Amino acid sequence: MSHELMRSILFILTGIMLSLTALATQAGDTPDKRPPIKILLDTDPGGDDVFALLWLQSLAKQRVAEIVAVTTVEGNVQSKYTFANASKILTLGGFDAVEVGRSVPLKERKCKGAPHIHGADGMGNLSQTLPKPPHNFDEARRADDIIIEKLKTAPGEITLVAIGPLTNLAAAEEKSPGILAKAKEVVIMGGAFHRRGNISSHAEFNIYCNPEAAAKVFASRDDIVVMPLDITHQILFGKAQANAILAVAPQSELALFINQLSEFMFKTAQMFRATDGKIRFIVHDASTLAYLFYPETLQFRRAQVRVETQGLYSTGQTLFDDRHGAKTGANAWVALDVDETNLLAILTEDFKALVKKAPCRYKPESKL
Ligand SMILES: [Ca+2]
Repeated sequence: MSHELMRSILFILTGIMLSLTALATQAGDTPDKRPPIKILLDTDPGGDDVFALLWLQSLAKQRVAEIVAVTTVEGNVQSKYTFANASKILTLGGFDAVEVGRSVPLKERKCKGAPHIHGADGMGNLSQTLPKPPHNFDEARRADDIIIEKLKTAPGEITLVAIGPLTNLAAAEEKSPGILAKAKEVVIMGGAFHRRGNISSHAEFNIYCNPEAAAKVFASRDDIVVMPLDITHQILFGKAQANAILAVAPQSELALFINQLSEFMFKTAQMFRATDGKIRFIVHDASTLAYLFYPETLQFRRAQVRVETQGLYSTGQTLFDDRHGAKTGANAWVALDVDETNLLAILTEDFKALVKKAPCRYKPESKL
């Protein structure tokens, strides 16, 4: 074989190998090709719950999240309202086919809810402006039954995101011991560690409303991911963000709703001195999704979290040992620092993407 011929063959073979390598890279498991994160959201809407639910829908439309189900819990408002609100918000974003579960009934009502913050209906008294909910409360399955069924069907695959009192999760664990360990992860918004509470001096609302349930959830596994007030109080949604979202789709029913709900929440935040005088709204619950999809915005502490269930003045307080000594029995990762500037910018961009894609049912004569 001549030298020239050898060179030609080698050249052709090299070309074929490079092409094959390029094809393999395209078909391979690059980050963009990974399957969406399957999420079961447990929620008590709630203004900031609405923001989490909308953000989740944007992520699902971007095919990075899959909404397995939404279970509702009594919390900010009573269970019929949290159910109807979740149903309406899913419909608004075009996800009315998602199953909505109803709250496990409370054995005794431990807190009065937060209609003073979120409005009597839990959504800034705007729920009557939204489409009739397609899901029926009386016919809906109980939240604990849905959680048990979904986690048993796909063990290790579903991430439980809980952004209300932990009543439903604890009820599922009680009914089917070990079930919460079958979740891929359990991510909760709750607690306050290095800062004051928001329902009492020491307690955060979600934990305070059912501290026994919270204690049960923290005992269920050793890797609960916690988004406490320490970081959520830095995530302040303001007029600039609301206006930027409205600007991309001024005729969108969803964009108008986000704008109007934000206005309501700005007022109650001011009234209850929650935002240090800033005209903003704390989007606590959205932080759970930041952890799952934009983890670079958060920093965590490994800790053993305990919940005060017996306190005379401190019921619902969450604690961990901050002293420098050897520790055993860690059960959680607690977020203690957040890049709020980037997180808010990301959330705003994802909301813009959602309002561009959401069904537009806005009728000016009936809404203004
Ligand atoms: Ca909530």
